Amino acid sequence: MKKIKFSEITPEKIYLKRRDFIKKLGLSTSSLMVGQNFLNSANASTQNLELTEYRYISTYNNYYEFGTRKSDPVEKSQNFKTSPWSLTIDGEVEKKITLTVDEIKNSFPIEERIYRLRCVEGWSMIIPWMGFSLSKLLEKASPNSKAKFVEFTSVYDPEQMPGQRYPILQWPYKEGLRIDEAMHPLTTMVTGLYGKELPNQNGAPLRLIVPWKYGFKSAKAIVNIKFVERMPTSSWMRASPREYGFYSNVNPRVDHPRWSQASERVIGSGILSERIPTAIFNGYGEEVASLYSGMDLKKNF
Ligand SMILES: Nc1nc2c(c(=O)[nH]1)N[C@H]1C(S)=C(S)[C@@H](COP(=O)(O)O)O[C@H]1N2
Ligand SMILES: [Mo]
Repeated sequence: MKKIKFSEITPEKIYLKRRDFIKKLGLSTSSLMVGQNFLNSANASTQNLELTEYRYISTYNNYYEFGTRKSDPVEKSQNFKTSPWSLTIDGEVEKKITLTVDEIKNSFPIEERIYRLRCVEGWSMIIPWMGFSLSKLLEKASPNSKAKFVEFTSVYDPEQMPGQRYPILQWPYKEGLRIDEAMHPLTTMVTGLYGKELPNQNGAPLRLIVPWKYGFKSAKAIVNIKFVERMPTSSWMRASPREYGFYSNVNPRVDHPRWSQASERVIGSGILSERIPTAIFNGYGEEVASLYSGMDLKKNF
């Protein structure tokens, strides 16, 4: 048998071994897996696809606070301080709350959720995220009847984030969701990936994943969540309203003004990276299409 060098034991090998081990013991993996059935079926739509290797997930990143090159986040975020860290939920709420990351992690069971991340640039990865439904956290603040939208704000710290010293985007990075989108069980507060802590370059200590939307809707390093009455203006809408709309649902029939959205490159799938057709709502249409019934998705891009 070939000896495996320690350096060859990658996080995904450890992770797959552990899964195998759990299976051999005849234990249920349900503590790792999502609870509701339809979430499982959302996982099923991606489960026959290979997970993207950890080395790609953790080195090919978009995180403009650390620079605009794909390699900037991993190279420049390693000393970024993610502790102490707290998140405030305020705005149109009955009770404003501030929680530390540890309080958040200890309040909810952390589940594994395998979702495809589809970047608006035309590439995708299949990532085993660790997290829980954002709705669980939002409910704690009891939004009032004026709350119609949710605004997410990433951290502002130009001393630690070299990209924030340049007007690449409006800082801090802001994103937004309609309240029903934010409350949807697929919308995930992410605390880790591949069964480990979230790497800084992937948005530690807390980042969002909205699986049916383009990757930029999933803000990293979140410090504030605000319930608001009016549709928030995200950093990307402000930068280029013609190109980036509020909804930004993955849609192969609605092209970006400068390129087609009909297909995507699967990162890490061989030297040439296989191109596959892009699915409406990133493959999660069964779960989320009803949120948009009667809406013109070309106008509401
Ligand atoms: N704060 C912040 N969040 C961000 C970004 C960013 O530049 N700043 N980039 C977005 C984009 S364009 C994508 S595709 C995803 C990339 O996430 P990943 O690096 O974990 O794959 O993060 C999103 N979240
Ligand atoms: Mo992206």
